[in-house]
Amino acid sequence: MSTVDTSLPAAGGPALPQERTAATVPGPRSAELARRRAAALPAGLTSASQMYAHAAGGGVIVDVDGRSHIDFGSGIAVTTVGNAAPRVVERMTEQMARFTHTCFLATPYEGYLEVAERLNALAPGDHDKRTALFSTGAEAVENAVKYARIATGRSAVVVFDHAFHGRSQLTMTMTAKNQPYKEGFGPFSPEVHRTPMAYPYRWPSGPANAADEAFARFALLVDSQIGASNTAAVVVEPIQGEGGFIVPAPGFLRRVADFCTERGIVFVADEVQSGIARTGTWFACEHEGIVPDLITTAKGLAGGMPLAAVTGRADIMDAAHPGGIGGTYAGNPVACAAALGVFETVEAEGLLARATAIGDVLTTELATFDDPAGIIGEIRGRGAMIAVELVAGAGDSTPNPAAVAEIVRYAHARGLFVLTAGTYGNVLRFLPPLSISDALLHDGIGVLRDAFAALAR
Ligand code: PLZ
Repeated sequence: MSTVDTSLPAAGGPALPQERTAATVPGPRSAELARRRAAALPAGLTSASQMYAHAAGGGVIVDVDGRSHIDFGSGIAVTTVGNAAPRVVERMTEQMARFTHTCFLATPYEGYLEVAERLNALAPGDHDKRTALFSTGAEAVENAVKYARIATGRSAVVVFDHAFHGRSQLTMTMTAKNQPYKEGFGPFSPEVHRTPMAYPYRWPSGPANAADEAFARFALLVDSQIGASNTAAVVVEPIQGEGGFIVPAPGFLRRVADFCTERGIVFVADEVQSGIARTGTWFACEHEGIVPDLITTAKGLAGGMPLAAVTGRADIMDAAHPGGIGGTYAGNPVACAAALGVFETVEAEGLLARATAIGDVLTTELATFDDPAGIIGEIRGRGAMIAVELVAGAGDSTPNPAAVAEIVRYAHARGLFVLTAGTYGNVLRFLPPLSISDALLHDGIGVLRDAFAALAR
């Protein structure tokens, strides 16, 4: 506890001054930590930002040099209700004072049940549901596949182009992008098959054909190549996150889900990034009227604590034998307390509507940006999950990762933290915490507007 600068705020959360201080990053203290890092951490572990965090909350991250940055990343879609959100902190504090861990496999506790009950009630569909808790998104996805395999007695798993499902051996295999996720880390897991995503903006024969043609390719893969009788699960992100906030062509997900139902294939919606209020609904699949067999959640579920879930049909979830599923930390009590604080915050603060409103502001304002060269290929997403795909110019959709890198550099240097995404690294993605003020949201968008203007000069 020796190195915390006592001149900086002692606590985070919404009480932090909600301001942006534009100053060069990294400041001296962050630069000093970067030097220590180089000697202590492996080279391949990277960070998107050069600042080191001191406190965060509302819509800002305050760095160790006392500079305040607008947060358009939420720790990659995690602090949806805000960083150090009061109800989350309060419930965690109460839980931590009583016990921090017993292991649910050893001595169970009520908080786990409450989180499961809430997710069962919130997830789409009026069928009987069960929830099992884990610690990370990858772990939830991996366990969803285990449930699907044991319930169907089949082994094949179907995933899509541009997918991200995690970094464990199985979920890395399910992830589409080679660099940086897979290169050199093979061999990969067997029985993972990939098919095109109905990605309207880049569909070869045009967006209007994306749903039909992508579905035909998918159906061909399952029925003619793998065999439905060998297919345990289809796993899909209702909005692809790391892939660049790709919203599948309307109707595509429904057709895939219906196809799965007809063939007894478990349809898994990976809502690790899109779930828990992010898109203006509890789950992004609600926008398409889909009722998945299983849903994976993590990230936004527990306000920054490592908690993940598989929620779904009781008959599938009950198929695993006693002791077949678990983990030492899975459903940790402090993380469960945090999740209950998240549910409470979303409801008390009307955050579903807030996510929709933030998305409306972002899409409306982005559409007014001056873009003489036509590098804005597409603005897309839902709720507070909005992205801009940058291309070479009007009439040339060649990915433009250089422009993305330039805008990120510009924004970071002026106190706006933004993240990138996309198979080609050419997508800017915006994931503000829903606790951000309108003033900061507009200020952040203003920085982006200036960044695009600077690029055009
Ligand atoms: N499924 C849809 O978005 C995690 C990855 C960050 P974990 N996305 C952020 C990185 O580069 O590792 C993610 C996701 C979807 C699964 C995961 C995996 O979640 O909690 O990171 O394991």
